[in-house]
Amino acid sequence: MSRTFPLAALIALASLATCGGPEPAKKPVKTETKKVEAKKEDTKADDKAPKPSQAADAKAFVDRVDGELRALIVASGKAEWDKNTNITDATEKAAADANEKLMEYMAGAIKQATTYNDPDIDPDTKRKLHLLRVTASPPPAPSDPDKRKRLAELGAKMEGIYGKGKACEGTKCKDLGQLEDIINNSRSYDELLAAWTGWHQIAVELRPLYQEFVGLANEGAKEIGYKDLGELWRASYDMSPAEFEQEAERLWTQVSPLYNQLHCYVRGKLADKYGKDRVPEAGLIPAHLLGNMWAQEWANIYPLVEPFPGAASLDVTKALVKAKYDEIKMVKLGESFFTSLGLDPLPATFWERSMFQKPKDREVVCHASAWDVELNDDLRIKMCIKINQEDLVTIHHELGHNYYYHYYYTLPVLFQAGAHDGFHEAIGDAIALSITPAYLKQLGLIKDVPADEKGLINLQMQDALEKIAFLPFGKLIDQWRWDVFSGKTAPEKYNEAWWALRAKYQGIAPPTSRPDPEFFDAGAKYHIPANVPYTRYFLARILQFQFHKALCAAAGHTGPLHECSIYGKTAAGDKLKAMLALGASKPWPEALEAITGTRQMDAAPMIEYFGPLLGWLEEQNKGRTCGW
Ligand code: X8Z
Ligand code: ZN
Repeated sequence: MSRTFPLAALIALASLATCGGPEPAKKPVKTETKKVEAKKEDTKADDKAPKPSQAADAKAFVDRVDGELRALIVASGKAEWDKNTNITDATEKAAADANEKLMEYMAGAIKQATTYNDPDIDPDTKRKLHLLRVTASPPPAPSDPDKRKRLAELGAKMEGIYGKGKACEGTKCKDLGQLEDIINNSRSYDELLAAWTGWHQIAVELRPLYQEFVGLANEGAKEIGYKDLGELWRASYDMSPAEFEQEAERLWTQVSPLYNQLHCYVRGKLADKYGKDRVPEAGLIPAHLLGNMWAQEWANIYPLVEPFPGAASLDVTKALVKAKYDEIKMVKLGESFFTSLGLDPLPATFWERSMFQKPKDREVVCHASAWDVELNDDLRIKMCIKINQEDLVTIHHELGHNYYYHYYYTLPVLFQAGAHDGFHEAIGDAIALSITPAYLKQLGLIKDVPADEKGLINLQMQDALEKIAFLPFGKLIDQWRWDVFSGKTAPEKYNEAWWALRAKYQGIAPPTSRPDPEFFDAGAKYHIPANVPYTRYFLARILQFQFHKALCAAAGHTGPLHECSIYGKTAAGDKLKAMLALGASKPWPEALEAITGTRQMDAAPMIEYFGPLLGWLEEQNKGRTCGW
């Protein structure tokens, strides 16, 4: 799979907090955009005279912004949809133009927002002002019009280069989907190496563009009071950027023992397959052997690491192919899960406007995404669906975004976002955790539910390769970007820093030497050229188990967490709907409390879910040297 975050979701203006973010600028900043000029405060008034309340002005300001922003977001969403589903010079230019206008408006609005700091301002208005100031998408633009134009151009161009990327030998070219077919399924070391190197080559031309992009976006971030773009990204979690950094670290400390056990076991199995000279004991795993172009999820190497060969396992891909599923039928299956919970059917326009297949006649961005282009329940997905288990899960993931849009589209635009961005990413995944063997049997996709301990461990291994393997990857992408944005990592060290983090967190290494400045391997991952923050996926991997546990409790489930499916349980659906409908209107701990009863992100439910596998892994790894 691949995928992205649609502009629509991206436009999901980040959530905010009353305490996060830098101090407001001391003086009102003159806005360039006439539309957002608020009534000037009487700054010449005697300091000792009581200041007139800003409450009414502030409210009028956010109300006006809401309408004006909506029009600009819709214009940009339309242009982005056109570009994403048909990459040409013209669509790239149109998208860049629309985003430039949106960025110009946002810059003015954010500066104006910082001038309202009266404690009398009502809570909703305060929250909107805060949300404006922590918006990550579009990136903050410098006020110099030439620089802003260039920033918008770079954004469109980088995503276009990634979308059109191909590895060619002579005149024979392979696109990402074809290269992924090799990486996901081949067991030939050299074939895997060729596909891996081929894809990573597409990023080489992105390096200078990315460097320029970083400079301009940082300039924009500084103008609105942040040290750099990374600090702005970290400001959108209802706590200070420094607190958020610690929070992500705390969660990583909670889950890293799970990852270390999985890594140890998988490394041993890969050494059996490819030899200890290629997969060294106590060393790093070569990144091209893990069944995924970015080594982020490893479910495709399940046959190499199956705990109990011959015992029950789940081959959903085979079942889907056998039952002659096509793209639409896969999406209908996803929708039917949501409607079984009592959520609404997708609108008719979803089926007319979505892109489910890779078109043969034009270039598109295949990375999956979910949209509400017109912000009026104009739901769509864009995906180059393959008939396999991975894409079935991705379809649920995307529909999770769509259902969030559906339940909050009547809110003011500034509240049309997840409680935080990790919530948005976790909804569909939480639902997909209910795709249990019992549920698949109910659908007639499999005949038997694995009933014994061996079958359970096999199943949990499949899940762990998807969920646990991802955790360090989810964490390190932004670790790299935060350092790039802050200047801690100089442009001459982009690749060195990238592989240092890949080694530190994931315990993996590039298959061949990848020196700077020749290579730019971070750029071969969609979210870097598309500038989509990534910590959201790390948070989502953990949150989805919290949601799952809470929804299972609402559904009356009493057995082990890994056996729960909420299919058909409207009590769970009611809880979910209530949280979705909040959008970003409240700080995220409130939304979390509404669904789970706790205000803290916590990996305990994930650890509980994988309890049986964890015990088994620890046994298996007893004779091995773990770590790297
Ligand atoms: O990008 C995505 C989604 C779209 S928001 C398909 N994901 C990340 C990725 O592909 O790298 C979902 C899992 C992580
Ligand atoms: Zn997503």
